[in-house]
Amino acid sequence: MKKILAIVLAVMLLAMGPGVALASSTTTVYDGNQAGWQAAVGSWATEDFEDGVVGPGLNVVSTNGYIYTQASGNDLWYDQLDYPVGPTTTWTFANPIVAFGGTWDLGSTGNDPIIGGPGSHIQVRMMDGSWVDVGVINNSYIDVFWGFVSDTPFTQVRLQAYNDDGWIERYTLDDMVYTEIDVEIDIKPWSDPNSVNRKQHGVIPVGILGSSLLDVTILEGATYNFLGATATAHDLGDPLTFAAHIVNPYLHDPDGVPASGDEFMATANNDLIPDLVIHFNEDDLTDGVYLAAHRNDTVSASLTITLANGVTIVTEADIIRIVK
Ligand SMILES: [Ca+2]
Ligand SMILES: [Ca+2]
Ligand SMILES: [Ca+2]
Ligand SMILES: [Ca+2]
Repeated sequence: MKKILAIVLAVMLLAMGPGVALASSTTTVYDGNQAGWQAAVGSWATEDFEDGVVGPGLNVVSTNGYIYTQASGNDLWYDQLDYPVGPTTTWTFANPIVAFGGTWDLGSTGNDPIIGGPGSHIQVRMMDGSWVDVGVINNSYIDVFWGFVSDTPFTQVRLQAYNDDGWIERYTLDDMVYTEIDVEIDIKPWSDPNSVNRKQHGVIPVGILGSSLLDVTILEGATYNFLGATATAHDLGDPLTFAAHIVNPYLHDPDGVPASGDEFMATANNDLIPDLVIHFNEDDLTDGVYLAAHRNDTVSASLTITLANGVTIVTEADIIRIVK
């Protein structure tokens, strides 16, 4: 029985292959629930359009949309989407985000600007390697919040007409909100300072700290670059190997850090949110500043994570201290 199971597993692994199809993002829509969205993300940036330009950190490509100034002096985004899908509006964020939303008027019949009553609804999509549907903003909404949160960071949101109810959708969007992902690392978890003795030609563990907005399991299939080295010591594209690098609360680091003692050590940063610890061969580091550092110098280093969906995250930095 054991043998049969092993064969089945082997066949499954072969079938999955190295380019195993990874789960796509999971999104949660907050339809008319601004308080829920805010509670989920904790903090956010707001584009109120009041300075008449989009950004900084934002870019929009739109067939018909532009910033409109109402008689009251309020500026907002004014746009028309058509069905069959022709005109689209694509928001691009300079830094990866995990949440997007805003206050939408699709349904009003006023003339400042002309909204035209309910039209085609709005299909909201996000770029997750390819464009995927997130949800639909109802055509009757007048100044209603609609937003979503994704478990996987993304950089682009696309708006397009949803169906032929009215064939077009004129709408406004104000107070667009979004939350950038902020990822912290801990070089040499459980050690401080993060001393590196280059003469040992050893391995440098780097902990990616999970958070309320980062479930580290979504990093499966990502690639990691640290001071010029790519994580090659372990094939993190292999789901079994990937899982072995997750540090769950109350378990040892699978590679034996800490080496002994603390049987019930919490995660890399001693909280209850799992972290991902990956390892780089010290000999693989090629960064010029790092290579030029002398004894007792410190070097600031961040990790560049390229997700399976193509989004690149540059983490916050941590400090290495060269001892030899
Ligand atoms: Ca405004
Ligand atoms: Ca409309
Ligand atoms: Ca450390
Ligand atoms: Ca943690």
